[in-house]
Amino acid sequence: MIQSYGWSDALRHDFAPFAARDLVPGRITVQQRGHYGLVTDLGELTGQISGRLAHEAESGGYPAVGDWVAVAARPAEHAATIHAVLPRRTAFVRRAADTIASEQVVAANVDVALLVASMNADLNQRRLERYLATAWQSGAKPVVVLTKADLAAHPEAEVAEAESVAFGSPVLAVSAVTGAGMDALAAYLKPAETAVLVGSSGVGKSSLVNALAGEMLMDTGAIREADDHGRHTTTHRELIRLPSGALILDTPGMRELGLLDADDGLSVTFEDVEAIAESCRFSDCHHGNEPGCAVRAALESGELDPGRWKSFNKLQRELAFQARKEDPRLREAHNRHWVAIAKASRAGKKIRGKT
Ligand SMILES: Nc1nc2c(ncn2[C@@H]2O[C@H](COP(=O)(O)OP(=O)(O)OP(=O)(O)O)[C@@H](O)[C@H]2O)c(=O)[nH]1
Ligand SMILES: [Mg+2]
Ligand SMILES: [Zn+2]
Repeated sequence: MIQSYGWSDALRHDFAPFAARDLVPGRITVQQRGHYGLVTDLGELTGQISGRLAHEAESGGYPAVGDWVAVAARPAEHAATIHAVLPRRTAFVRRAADTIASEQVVAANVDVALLVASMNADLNQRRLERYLATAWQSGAKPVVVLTKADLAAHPEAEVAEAESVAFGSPVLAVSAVTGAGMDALAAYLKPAETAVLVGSSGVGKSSLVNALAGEMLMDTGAIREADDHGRHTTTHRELIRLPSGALILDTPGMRELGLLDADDGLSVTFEDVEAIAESCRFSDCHHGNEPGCAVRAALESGELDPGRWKSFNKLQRELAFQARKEDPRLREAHNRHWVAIAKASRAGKKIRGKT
């Protein structure tokens, strides 16, 4: 049973200390208000986390859908107590844009991140960039999926638009209604591998699951006619095993993803911007009034799109914020800087410098 959910020799190795405690391995398939759905070799069980794990989770976070866990099973009751979470291979993480503490693992141990956008609305390249950066940082391979190709007058144009920010990640045009492009999508979903669907509400994530499964496993909901927004039909995350043997995780629609130390993800998605910045005359160029600034030149010549430059900066500010959060010394330096600015402004002076 767990074999078909991706159980491997590497996991068996990680699990050894728990096997010695008479615990059994399971994978979380559903998460709903404190209850977890699990697959184990003893069948499907409903899990709750142990008191000790709940205590640890307050700082380290709760188990997420896709996690492999060690459980004490009570198969007669179809129940289990979750005692530990095995190390994650990959984690697709979301951070609320304006809060400090809340980091949420959307999906654990995913191989492929399907970044879903709909062709019935204008493609938001900035949002796609953010999704791509988050996907690169998660360790999963991103695939951009443009849905509702049946509604687009020029699907090729939309694919080209997405490709221009996707940096070599595949971009697929699909329709759950006509079936167009569904074979190409299915080719990215391998048996015992896990894919996660992420994207705004109403873009057709659950419809893709149903089309791939060949049956109505997930509820789908009509979008609002007034503004094309979805109605948040899917309300929980669920890992589903497709007839092909591939695993796919459906999620509720979300507007934005935050970033978590995405340095790696960032440079992959913004290779072109970084390449331009590297050719500035001064290596510590702030791209302001410095002579020989390649960024300013590229913006003036149109080589660099101003929107793209803006979102690069926004991401960098978020990363700096994250870094300060994690490194007390950086945080102190930052605070000292602001204290100095506050003092200087009270004294009617100006102070130069960057945080
Ligand atoms: N024309 C067309 N409509 C589609 C297609 N895929 C989905 N839809 C419609 O789009 C609407 C939203 O689809 P869902 O699958 O519920 O969207 P979702 O992304 O799961 O939305 P949330 O669960 O709210 O996050 C439904 O009315 C679907 O019938 C498609 O390929 N073509
Ligand atoms: Mg849905
Ligand atoms: Zn510069």
